[in-house]
Amino acid sequence: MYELHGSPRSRAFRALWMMEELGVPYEHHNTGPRTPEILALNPLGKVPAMKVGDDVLTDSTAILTYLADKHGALTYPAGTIERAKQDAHTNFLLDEVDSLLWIVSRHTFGLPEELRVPEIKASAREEFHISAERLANRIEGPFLMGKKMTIPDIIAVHCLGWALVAKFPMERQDLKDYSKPIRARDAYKRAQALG
Ligand SMILES: N[C@@H](CCC(=O)N[C@@H](CS)C(=O)NCC(=O)O)C(=O)O
Repeated sequence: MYELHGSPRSRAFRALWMMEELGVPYEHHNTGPRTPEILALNPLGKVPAMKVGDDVLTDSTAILTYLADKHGALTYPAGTIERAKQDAHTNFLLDEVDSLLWIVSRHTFGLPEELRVPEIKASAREEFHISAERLANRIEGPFLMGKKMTIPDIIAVHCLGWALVAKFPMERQDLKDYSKPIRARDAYKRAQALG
């Protein structure tokens, strides 16, 4: 059985949601970042980490990709053109969306106070505005890649929820129209109920 470590209020949510989509059994441990428990699994001290037998997988996108490939769902097969396009969506989201949310979080509470640079946040928020426009333009609907839900939808909808909580600018109605029905999925709600 998979053993997922990390709070549903962190990027661990992506892996929990994925496992709910797949309907696979798993154990969830609300392990905090930088705790001795997580450091024993992931020397970076970051969540999520997932035990698979005697192995430990780290990084939410690596975990999503492993699960999708293993269970043959929410992904196009490796070596196909569709998979390359899917991976491009994933990398766009990590480079241009997740990273900006992370910068603002780090400079708000993640970093030790002496390392925080509050001025950086205005620029990251402005960049996010541009990224959100670009994301909206990429949605084929109802999912990013059209009719099939894939890994980048999990990352995108999680990031959009994070952005809402952190009060990032997001004027585009089509982003709300995209994420609302996805957040209404039973698997999403079951994962959310964990936290
Ligand atoms: N790219 C990694 C980022 C993991 C990450 O930074 N997780 C945060 C919580 S969402 C964390 O554990 N932060 C603690 C730290 O950076 O020390 C992933 O997607 O899993």
